[in-house]
Amino acid sequence: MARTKKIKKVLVANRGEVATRIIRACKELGIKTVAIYSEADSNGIWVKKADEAYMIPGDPIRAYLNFYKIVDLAKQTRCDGIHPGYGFLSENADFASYCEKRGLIFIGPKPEHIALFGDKIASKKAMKEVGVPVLPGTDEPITDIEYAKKVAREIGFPVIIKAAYGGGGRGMRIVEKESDFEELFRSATAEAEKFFGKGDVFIEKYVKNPRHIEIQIMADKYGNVIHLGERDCSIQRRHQKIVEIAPSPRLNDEVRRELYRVAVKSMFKLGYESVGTLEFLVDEDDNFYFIEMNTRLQVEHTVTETVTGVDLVQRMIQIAEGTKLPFLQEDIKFRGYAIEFRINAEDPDKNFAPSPGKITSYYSPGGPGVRIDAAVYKDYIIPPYYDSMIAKLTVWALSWEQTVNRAKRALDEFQVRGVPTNLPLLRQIVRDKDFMDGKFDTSYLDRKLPKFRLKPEEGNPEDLAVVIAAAIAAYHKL
Ligand code: MV4
Repeated sequence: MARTKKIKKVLVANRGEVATRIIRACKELGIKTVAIYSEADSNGIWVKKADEAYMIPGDPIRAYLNFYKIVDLAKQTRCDGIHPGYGFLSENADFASYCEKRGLIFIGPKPEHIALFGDKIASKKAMKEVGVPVLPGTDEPITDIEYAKKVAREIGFPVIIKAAYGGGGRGMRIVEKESDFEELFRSATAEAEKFFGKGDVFIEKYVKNPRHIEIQIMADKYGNVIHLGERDCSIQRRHQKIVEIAPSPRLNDEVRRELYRVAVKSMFKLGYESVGTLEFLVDEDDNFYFIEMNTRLQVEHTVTETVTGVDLVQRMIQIAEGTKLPFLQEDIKFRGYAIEFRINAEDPDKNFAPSPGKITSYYSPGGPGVRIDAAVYKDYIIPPYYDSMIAKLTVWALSWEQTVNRAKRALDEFQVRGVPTNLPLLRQIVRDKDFMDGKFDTSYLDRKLPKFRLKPEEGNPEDLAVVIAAAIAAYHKL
C-alpha cells in the first residue's frame, strides 16, 4: 500500500501563467502556496497571488533551476510538496529524487520514469516491449558511421537522425539520400553534444507530413490508469506549438480507440504514476507510431480540462498525495471541442523573434466558452529572459464549427498593445478554409505562412475610445 499524506503547503517552482495555474488549483484544494521569483520577475502576478513569495537573487533563469536553493526554501517555509510546472525542473529526475530525499513530495512521476522517458532510445525500446507501435530504427545509440549507414539503407531513405536526450528539434536531421548521410550525422551529433551535453543519436524511418497526436493519461499509485483523450498539436512552427485542439477534428475513430488502448495498457504495464502525455505521429495512411512521452503537466492541458471537466493540476496533486483516482474510465465524458491559442509576444516582421517590452493596453476576451490563462496585465513589462508566451486563450463549444466561430470572436476581442504579438497570425488561421475543414498536419503553418496577411491593420490606440464615444453619442440621440 502506498503512503497517503495530505499536502498542506506547496512550493511552486515556476513562473508566469503556469505558476498562477498551480496556485489556483491549490487554493481550491485548501492548500497554502509559496511562490518564488527572480529579481526580473518582481512584478509577476503569481508573486501576489501566492500566500508567500521569495525572491531568488542573481541570474534570472537560474533562479528557477537552482534546486538546492529551491528545496531549502521549501523546507524553511514548511512546505510538504513541490510542483515544478512545465519547463525548468519539471523533467529533471535528479530534482525529483532530491525532493524525496529531503522529505518533500515531488508533484509528478517517479524519478525512474522521468529518467526513462528523458532517454528517447530507452523509452522507445520500453514502449515497444509493452506493445506500442514504434518506427523502425536503431535501438542503441550509434557511433559507427558505417554501421549507421547500413541500418539506414535497410530502413530505406528518407531517415531521420535524432538526439537521444533531445527535444525541440535540436540535434535532428532528415536524410533524404545516402550521400548526405555522413555530413548530417556529424552535424546532428555535434549539435546534440552542444545542447544536451551528450552526443548520442539514433536513427529511424522518416514520416512525411505526419499529424502530431498526443494522448493524455492519468495514473494513481494503485494501478488505476485512465486516458483523457487526445490533443491534435500539428499546428506548430519550428517545434513551437501555437494551436492545440481536443479532440482531433479528423481522426478516424478506430485509430483513436487503438491509440487510447495502447496508451493505457503501456502505462499500466510500466507502473507509471501522475499525469503524462504520449506523443504519436500519425501518417497519411492512419498508421500511428509512438515517438516520445512527456512526464509533466503540459502547456496545452487546458483543452483536455475543457472537454472532460477534469482538473489535471488538482488530480496531479492528489495522485502525489496517494489519493485514489475518484473516477473510472467510463466516468470520463467528452463534450464538444476545445482549441487553445498561445498568445506570444513576438514580431512577425522579424521572423517571429521575441518582442519583450511594456504592455500599454490589455483587454482579454470573455463570455461563454472562453478561458484565459495569463500572467500579464496593462503596464506589465515582459522581461526578455523567458519564453515569449504571455497568455493562453482556450475556447469551447459543442460542435467544431461553433468552436471555430467562437475562436474568431474571442481572438477579435483580444487586444494587446505596446508589443507586437502573434494575434494577427492566429486570426488568419481561424479564417483559413483548410483549418475550418480540419485539414492540417505538421506542414500546415510552413505552407500557409506566405499566404497569411500578418498585419491586418491593428488600429491605433484610440480605436476603443472612438467606439465607446460613438456608442455614447448614439445612446444620447435615442
Ligand atoms: C519525426 C518526424 C518524422 N518522422 N520522426 C519533431 C520534434 C520531435 N518531438 C519529433 N519530431 C518529428 N519526428 C520521424 N520518424 C517528424 C517530426 C516533426 C514534428 C513532429 C511533431 C510535431 C511537429 C513536427 C514538425 C516537424 C517534424
